[in-house]
Amino acid sequence: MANLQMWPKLQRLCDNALQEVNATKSFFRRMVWPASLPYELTIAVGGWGKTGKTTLAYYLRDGSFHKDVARTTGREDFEGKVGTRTAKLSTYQGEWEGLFREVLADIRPHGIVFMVDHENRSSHEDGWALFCRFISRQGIFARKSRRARSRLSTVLLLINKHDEWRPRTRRDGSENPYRKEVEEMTASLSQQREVFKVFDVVFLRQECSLLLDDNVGGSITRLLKCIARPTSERKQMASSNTPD
Ligand SMILES: Nc1nc2c(ncn2[C@@H]2O[C@H](COP(=O)(O)OP(=O)(O)O)[C@@H](O)[C@H]2O)c(=O)[nH]1
Ligand SMILES: [Mg+2]
Repeated sequence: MANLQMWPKLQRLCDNALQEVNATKSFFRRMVWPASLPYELTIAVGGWGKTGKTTLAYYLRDGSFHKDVARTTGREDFEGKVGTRTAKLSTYQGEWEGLFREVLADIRPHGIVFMVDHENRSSHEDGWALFCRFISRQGIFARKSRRARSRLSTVLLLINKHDEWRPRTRRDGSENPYRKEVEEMTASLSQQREVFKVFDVVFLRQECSLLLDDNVGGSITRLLKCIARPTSERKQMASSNTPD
């Protein structure tokens, strides 16, 4: 009888002790192996045409806004400084499936930045839907690029050009129609983030203006911090997956 009464107590004691051991273990693990970025960092930048992909790549390479970037189509490769690391950056146009597959298989990105802006809403939605289909369990990403899949940790939805869509009123005093459009679009795109959970990919959402140099660094830092997180922490983030 006495034994039966002791049992729950003993179990509680063991649970507490285990918790303590785990906390101490993770503390020491952090001391010995602090979160760090992969040595050869690779990031793919996708999205519809004219959303600012090339401008972002130049910004990361040179640290400033390039006003007159030549119009580009297809894929471009850059070496850019991202935080303290030199990273391989590949931009690809969102409407081209083959290109996306090629970039994923080729550079096996740790992070993907998907850029949108205030114009061509339906194109962004199409591009994003295509992207999500690729990433889903049934998608090409899951079936064809296992090596790529194992490295991808974070997807950042970057809503660029907020200098255009954020002001409530336009210069002529009329209401800015883009503001509501972008808010609705972002909400609808974010709903599809569930597909990323399958591969423990974290979904981040940020707004920025490359032109005003506002929140570009901040957005990229968030992305890098997430890539640098230990796998166990990232898995936890991916399963809760509330965009910040
Ligand atoms: N207003 C505004 N224009 C921008 C911003 N970022 C890029 N652009 C412009 O958007 C256009 C398309 O940029 P680009 O980098 O060529 O887009 P890509 O086709 O996605 O590579 C260019 O004229 C850029 O100057 C921004 O933050 N605000
Ligand atoms: Mg371009």
